[in-house]
Amino acid sequence: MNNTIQLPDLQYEKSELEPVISAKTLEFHYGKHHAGYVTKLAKLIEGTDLEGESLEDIIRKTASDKTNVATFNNAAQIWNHSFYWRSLSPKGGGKPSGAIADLIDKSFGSYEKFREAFASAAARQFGSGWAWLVKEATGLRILTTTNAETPLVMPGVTALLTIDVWEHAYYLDYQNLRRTYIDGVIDRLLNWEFAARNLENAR
Ligand code: MN3
Repeated sequence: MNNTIQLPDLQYEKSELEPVISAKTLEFHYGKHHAGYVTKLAKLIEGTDLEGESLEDIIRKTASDKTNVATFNNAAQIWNHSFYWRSLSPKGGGKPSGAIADLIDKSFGSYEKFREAFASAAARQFGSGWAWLVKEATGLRILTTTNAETPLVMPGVTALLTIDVWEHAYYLDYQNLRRTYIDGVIDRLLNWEFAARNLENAR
């Protein structure tokens, strides 16, 4: 029995991200997909030397291990989803303020330019994946990852915010209109307080 790998509590009710993300999407995305990764990972590591390790250590140890892709995928998806739920807030969205706003201006030219770059990167990501705002030594950068790939294992990179662009994140609410989902998340849900804490911890 592994006690370190758990489905984290949400910081809001499932209906509180409406109308951008419906309670029904949360029921499936959090309650079935995210929970499913937790159940699968527990089975995969049971009786192995990864049992009892922290989630972060399991991800780092399996990231370049081609014989353990399933463990990496499930572990990284747990981490990515936990990060995604915290990247959203019913009181979020719009233009940030403070140190992170200054860094956005410095790195992208303006909030408006950042907003368009983030939205179009998320929309262009081919197939399943994630769009990330990250901190690097030189400033902020937008990157996308495929499937379960995660900036957690990228040297010198600290994740600040993410948007899940797997179809299961938006299909119930928007069908093929990924960009509408992305625009809603950026303008109404992005949790800049979470991003600011991540930025503070990256220094
Ligand atoms: Mn997802």
